[in-house]
Amino acid sequence: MAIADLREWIALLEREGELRRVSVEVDPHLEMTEIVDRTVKAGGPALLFERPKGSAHPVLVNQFGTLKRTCLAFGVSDLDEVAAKLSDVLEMQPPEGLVDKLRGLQKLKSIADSRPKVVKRGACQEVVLRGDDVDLSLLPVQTCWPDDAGPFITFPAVITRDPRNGSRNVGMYRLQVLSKNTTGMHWQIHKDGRADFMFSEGRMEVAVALGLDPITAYSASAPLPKHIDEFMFAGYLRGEAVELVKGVTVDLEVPANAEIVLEGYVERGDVAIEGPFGDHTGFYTPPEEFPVFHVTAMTMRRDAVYPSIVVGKPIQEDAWLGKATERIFLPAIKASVPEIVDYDLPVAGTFHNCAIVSIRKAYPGHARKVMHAIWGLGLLSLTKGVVVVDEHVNVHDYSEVFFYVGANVDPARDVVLADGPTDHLDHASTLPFISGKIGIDATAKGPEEGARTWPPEIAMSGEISRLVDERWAQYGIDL
Ligand SMILES: Cc1cc2nc3c(=O)[nH]c(=O)nc-3n(C[C@H](O)[C@H](O)[C@H](O)COP(=O)(O)O)c2cc1C
Ligand SMILES: [Mn+2]
Repeated sequence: MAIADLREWIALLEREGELRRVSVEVDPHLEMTEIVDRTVKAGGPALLFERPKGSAHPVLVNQFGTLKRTCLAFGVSDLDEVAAKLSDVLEMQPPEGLVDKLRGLQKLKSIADSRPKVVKRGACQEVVLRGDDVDLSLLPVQTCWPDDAGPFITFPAVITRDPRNGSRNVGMYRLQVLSKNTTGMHWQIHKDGRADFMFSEGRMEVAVALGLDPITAYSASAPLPKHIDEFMFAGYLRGEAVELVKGVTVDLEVPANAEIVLEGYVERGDVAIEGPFGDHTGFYTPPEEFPVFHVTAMTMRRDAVYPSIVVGKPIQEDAWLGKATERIFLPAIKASVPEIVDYDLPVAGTFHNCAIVSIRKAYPGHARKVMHAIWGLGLLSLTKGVVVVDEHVNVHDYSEVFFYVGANVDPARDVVLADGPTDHLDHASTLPFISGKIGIDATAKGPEEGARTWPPEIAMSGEISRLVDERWAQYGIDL
């Protein structure tokens, strides 16, 4: 059974000893961040702040803050199990024989069952505040870092529809609280929510869900192709459809299980300065104009719990959402670039600065082909640096990768400089949105690639290795 909602998730975390209730009053203005920062960096528990200063709503933070909790959220012991579920679908072959056909049907059925289901009533509408009653200051919104422009809602699922074809998008875009009923809408230039907005004329309705079951919450951060509904993806990963209810003031559906929902609209030409905000890059992003989100209704569960996340210098909680994405999307990446064996996005690279990719190298120039494939693939296209290694190299072992970068690279021959789009938040590029790219080919090179005779790598023979295994106890060496 999938985790039904945020409350069931909190209960599960508590049963597993993965949650700490903080019962003293804590200020969401800076103090909470310092507590969370220390807790995340120490691999500590999820935190439920029961008495945030100035609000009646408890705050849940650090729900994804370790690999163990991230696995718990997905109901697996290894994130590659989630990936396997996806590769199951991506690698479907024409069935052979009856058993295969039945298995195929089962898979198709589980896709069909993933479609979000619209239900009549949802707990997220137990309390309804409209018009003048809307008051964002009721929520314990964190001001995370000292130079932040104000409080920011950091863990939202922002729901829009493409005005051209009605397809839904769900994205995690932070919302700076600007007044009791307006926020900024920080969808960056490469994101699907912004594309929906650019395709619309005049007003576009928006709904924001806060406080979801962990897989649905995660799905808002997943870099899916635009036409794929994140709630469908969440349903597939959960093994159970996401239930939606109609908004009370907008023609959009929202997760029935949400703790809090903000309904409203954005309008062309209606912008405000957003930021600065201490971002996941480890730097403050400068003030910039973004659309204003006008909140027409705020609906809630009774005793709603408010979810938050702190981003900043790595490592922070979002590292684990990123790791989940790295693992879950490997099968999709392999589906278009099958020679890729594995990849790693180092947390210190804040996900768009560096990718390490191992490949089954088959021809001269192959590593370069893969670099360009990465630079052409969804949001991975924003990656500034790509390191390519041979298939036997463990991309998650940075020391091993560095060994091959040092040993196998002639910088005059094996470094590719290119350019292309860069992350909206990249401050190092000369121009916004465009930067140089560096590719490092750390694979073994052949003569066709201009290399001299490539020496064999040192390894002990299997025979001697087995002999030493067998005799180890006799040597009397404790290791
Ligand atoms: C905690 C967190 C905060 C994020 N904040 C933003 C943000 O403010 N703006 C943005 O464009 N992307 C932000 N992202 C990244 C997007 O959620 C991510 O790129 C996602 O793919 C967007 O959905 P889309 O692909 O449907 O546009 C954030 C991600 C996380 C995990
Ligand atoms: Mn999307």
